[in-house]
Amino acid sequence: MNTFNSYSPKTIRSGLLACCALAFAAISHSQTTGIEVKDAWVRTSVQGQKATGAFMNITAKDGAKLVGVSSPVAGLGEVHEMKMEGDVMKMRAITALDLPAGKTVALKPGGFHLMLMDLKTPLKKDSTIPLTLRFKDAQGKESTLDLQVNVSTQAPGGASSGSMPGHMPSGQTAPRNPGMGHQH
Ligand SMILES: [Cu+2]
Repeated sequence: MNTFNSYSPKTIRSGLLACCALAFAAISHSQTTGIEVKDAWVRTSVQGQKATGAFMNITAKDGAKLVGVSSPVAGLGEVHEMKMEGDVMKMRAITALDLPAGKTVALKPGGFHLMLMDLKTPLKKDSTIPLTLRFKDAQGKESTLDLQVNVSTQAPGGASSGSMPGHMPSGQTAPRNPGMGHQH
């Protein structure tokens, strides 16, 4: 009887401790993988516009892959790459963007970017939207990072030099690529 009584609370207590430790590990995982996001912004969109781009600088201290993006304002998010093929700018979805250890990878207009498609609402300048990035570490373990991203017409600080035209929201200059799956 006595043995049972003193045993039982102990079991519960150690059970709770283990539980808290697990919860803490889950919450802090993004930090412990050492992924830093800076200068994030998403381009404004107008009524009826279906897609826009999100841009940022990402540094993964220990290396990682960016494998996905989602936001409640978009039905679908993709990681995209843009590059010149001949004299035509082509854009396509990629399954993973490599983030070499300690190297800052720039997602910017004319290069890698995040594509938010099937927009549910126009994105107004100076508002913010939630954005969730999905990463995989070297062991293939997934983690997510939740961001609040400013909606803007240009990169923070106006530092848009070096960016290439051709990824404007209306995108008349973008190629008509049948494999793109969305309009630009
Ligand atoms: Cu795109």
